Amino acid sequence: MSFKVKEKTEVRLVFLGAAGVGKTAIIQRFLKDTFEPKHRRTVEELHRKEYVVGGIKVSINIMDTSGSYSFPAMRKLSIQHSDAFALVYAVDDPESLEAVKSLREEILEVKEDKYTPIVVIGNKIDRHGDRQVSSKDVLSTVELDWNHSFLESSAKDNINVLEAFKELLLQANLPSWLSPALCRRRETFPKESNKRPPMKKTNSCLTS
Ligand SMILES: Nc1nc2c(ncn2[C@@H]2O[C@H](COP(=O)(O)OP(=O)(O)O)[C@@H](O)[C@H]2O)c(=O)[nH]1
Ligand SMILES: [Mg+2]
Repeated sequence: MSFKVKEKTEVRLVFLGAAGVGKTAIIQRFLKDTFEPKHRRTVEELHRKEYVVGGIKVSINIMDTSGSYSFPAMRKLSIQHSDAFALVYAVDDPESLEAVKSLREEILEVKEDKYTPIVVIGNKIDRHGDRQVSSKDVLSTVELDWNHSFLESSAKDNINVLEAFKELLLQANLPSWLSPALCRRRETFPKESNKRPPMKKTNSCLTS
């Protein structure tokens, strides 16, 4: 009898955070590589993206939430049924960081302190002059005190959006093609280089 560990092929991610921090913008940048400067209120949207990697079909379900949280029961349900969480704040809005703190408490409560992959994302780093939250402080809280991952992004300038998804998927235990070694290999290519060699699907982290 062989004991083959079945790799997970479906994952559900949920994006939580105050309204206006850029949750929808990050998801749209990832899915469509677009950026919409106007804010349109999200109620709740589920996106699905599928990849075939090494003959295996992998599905990523991404839940985009409103941030206004007038439906706490709905939020609890989506927390219960998710594998990994992106908690988003904006670096120009200290209150949105407070929202991240209480959302994290809520997640841990719903998940009853079971291991829960959480990635904290400080978005809008392109707004240099308007920054009000220091990355050093958040880094130490998130990585040392909470033991979650932390990164800063700009959906507008496409900084760290792909990395945020990679981190979420890694933590949610998607198949080995997303292993850190493969991802790191991809990251070593200079960002703007035209000389980048064509990638084989099996070498890619998240190209569709
Ligand atoms: N400068 C800047 N603006 C952003 C960024 N991400 C989102 N926005 C803007 O912030 C507003 C709210 O974004 P949205 O994605 O709708 O926020 P959500 O409510 O969290 O989904 C919109 O006007 C976006 O264009 C970013 O990285 N940089
Ligand atoms: Mg939105």
